[in-house]
Amino acid sequence: MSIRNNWTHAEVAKIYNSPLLELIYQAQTIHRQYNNPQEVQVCTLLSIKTGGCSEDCAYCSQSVKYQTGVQVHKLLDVQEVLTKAQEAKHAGSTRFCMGAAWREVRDNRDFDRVLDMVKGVNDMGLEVCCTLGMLTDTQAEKLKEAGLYAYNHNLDTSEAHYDSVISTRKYEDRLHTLENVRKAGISVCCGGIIGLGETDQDRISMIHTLATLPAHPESVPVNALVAIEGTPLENQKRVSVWDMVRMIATVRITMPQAMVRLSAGRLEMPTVEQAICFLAGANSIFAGDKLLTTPNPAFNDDKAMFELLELQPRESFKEYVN
Ligand code: SAM
Ligand code: DTB
Ligand code: SF4
Repeated sequence: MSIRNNWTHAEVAKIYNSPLLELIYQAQTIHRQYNNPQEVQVCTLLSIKTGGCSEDCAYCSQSVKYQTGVQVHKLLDVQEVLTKAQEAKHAGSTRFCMGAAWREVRDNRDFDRVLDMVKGVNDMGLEVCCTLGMLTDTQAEKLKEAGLYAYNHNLDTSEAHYDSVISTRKYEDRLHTLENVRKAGISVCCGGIIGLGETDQDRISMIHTLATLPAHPESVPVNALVAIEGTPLENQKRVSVWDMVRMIATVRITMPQAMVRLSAGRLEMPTVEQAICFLAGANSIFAGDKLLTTPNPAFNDDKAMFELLELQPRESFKEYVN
């Protein structure tokens, strides 16, 4: 099967609604054509600026609008970040992703400091990724010049459901930043969250939007909502593994070459559930005991999982097989 950007909504819906075992089989078959199914990319996240964000994303612990108990912290020093990156490298990560609780990047000394962090992490031979909110085209170019490999900017949900989750920005703003990232020649990391009260139609629409972008994102994170006390979504029910599997498999089938990241939500997933996600085509995880503000499985648990499932960490800067 060739790479397609002209999926119709109905085609995506048909895949998403296939009988589960058939869906997993199709996804694994396609996964094997494009990727090494034993290989899983290991990424590490670091929150470089925490809390105090002016946006009102209903799922987020870092918005100023909600009382979540997250400790606000100004932008970290470059040296502190480089030490963390070195630790991540020693622990076997090949991608280091720095997240800031910003609505958008501003052209100030903080941005200059982030550029220094990007240079330093890139010099270590790690794939550097940032997620800093909205970017202009010149900011994207500056990040590229500093050595940024990838930029994470999630669509989060469908365009139709967006307004019930976030009121302080528009879907188009997200798409516009993604265009700026693409134009600057930076690898695009873009996915979403399930468990926000969306319908299956919303999930299908989000995948359809991603799979019909002019070029597919190189990586697609699939997050299960981590319900945060104090946010409007604090009482949302945990999503079932089968919902994660449907999402992952549909993303894998429609965007065969993408790294599909089993992102937030792994802490509550037993190894057997994670194994089914890998079978459905997931081939990337965040490792380390913390995501941005919430806990993640312990290093040793992930190590044991890799040994049990005989998975290999993927090398950095690896080009696509095809
Ligand atoms: N402020 C920047 C932005 O929103 O683009 C970057 C950081 S933001 C925390 C990065 C992504 O983390 C969000 O787009 C969302 O998809 C994910 N995320 C945040 N809180 C989450 C939660 N409680 N559960 C699952 N995913 C979450
Ligand atoms: C993504 O899609 N998931 C990561 C990363 N990109 C930045 C963030 C998950 C955050 C989970 C909630 C928290 O730890 O605050
Ligand atoms: Fe701010 Fe990002 Fe959290 Fe939204 S998801 S409140 S933009 S840190």
